[in-house]
Amino acid sequence: MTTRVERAPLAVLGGRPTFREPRHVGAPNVPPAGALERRLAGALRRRRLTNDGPLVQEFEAAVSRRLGVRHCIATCNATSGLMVLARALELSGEVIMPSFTFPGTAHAMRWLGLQPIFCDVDRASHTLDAATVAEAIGERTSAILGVHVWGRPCDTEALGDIAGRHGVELIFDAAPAFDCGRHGVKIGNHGRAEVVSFHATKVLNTFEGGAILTNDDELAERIRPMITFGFVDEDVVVGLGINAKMSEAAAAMGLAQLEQLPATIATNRAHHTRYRARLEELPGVAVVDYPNAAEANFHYVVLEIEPDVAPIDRDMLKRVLEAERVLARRYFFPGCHRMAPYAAERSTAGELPITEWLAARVLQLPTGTALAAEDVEAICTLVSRAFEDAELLRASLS
Ligand code: T4K
Repeated sequence: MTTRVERAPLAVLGGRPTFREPRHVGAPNVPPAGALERRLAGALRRRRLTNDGPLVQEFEAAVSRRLGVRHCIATCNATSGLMVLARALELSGEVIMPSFTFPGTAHAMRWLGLQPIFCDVDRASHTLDAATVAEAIGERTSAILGVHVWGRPCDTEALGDIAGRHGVELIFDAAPAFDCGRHGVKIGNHGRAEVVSFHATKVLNTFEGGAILTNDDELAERIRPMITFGFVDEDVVVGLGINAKMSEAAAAMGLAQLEQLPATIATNRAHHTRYRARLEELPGVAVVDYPNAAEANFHYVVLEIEPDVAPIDRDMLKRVLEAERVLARRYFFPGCHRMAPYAAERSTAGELPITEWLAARVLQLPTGTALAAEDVEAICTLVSRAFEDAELLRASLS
């Protein structure tokens, strides 16, 4: 006779949560003790806190070197960077972009009075589908704005061809793609310019921050004064500018984190490998891969959950995990085209079937240096448990 060992129920069914403290998607990576403090002490001693201070200059130079890009203009965040870039390029009318992105991409353009036109994404890469972009280009199009979703680069060559043929600008929202690359060329070197984010939730953070990256000397020269009210000298303003500067404290954080970036990426990669090994065995689950490991930052663990195959759907799994204090996210649900103000506008270039498909299926799981390997194992065990208890969950929660 076999004895059945009773397992504690999942938290969503009344059991005790697995984690005492929440496990977040986007928990910040932090520098080793002292690395930030030492630099901050220098800034305080110098009493130089912002406005193109020495730490910002050092950070910009270090980023330029690392990415092999001629110009890095550090900003207070990526959204402002995108706005300044659009202004510097004198964009007008419509800007083609994916709907499957963070609303910041679209808002940055709309805030300037430009009209986002949302195109569909490619099923495999989750980035702009060049064929739908080609169809959406019209007389009012001034730019294509690709987004390197999950740090996986867009098809920069195909988009470059289309932009060239139609005489429109090609720029990239590279917010999640710091230190990633495509075919041996690092992010920062594609299109006319690219904008990365150094937000707290990114692979490298400056608390809040971003940077405009370009190899175009003339464009960089135009952008520099634009992030600081148009000033080129004490009382010389050469044009319309805004305040989009990075502070010394932010640059100190960035410098402190650059030192450990390879270790951070190695941790991300180990977590990703562990998640894949455990979760891809489950029916209806695919873990988004980074085909060229040497050019990825592995900063996102993204599941695609096929509702017709998996025993529970994405939203039920999210609920199960939340009860265990694993705060999975469903970026970029429901897609910008279904958010205000765009839902009420004619902002899509036709149907967006892949965007809708992805928005109903993707789920991001925690990763990064805040997470231990045992945490990853425990999260995988929870997902497996949820699949095993699917019938009970459906009966209790539907
Ligand atoms: N383009 C793209 C493609 C982007 O992904 C983003 C930003 C942008 C443009 C704009 O870049 P920035 O202008 O921000 O530089 C978060 C981030 O706030 C946002 O920067 C990021 N994308 C996006 C993907 O994620 P929310 O609205 O989900 O933030 P929130 O507050 O819900 O935080 C996410 C999770 O991270 C939470 O579960 C808690 C955790 N967290 C967050 C912060 C700030 C922490 O554990 N500690 C923290 O300090 O957008």
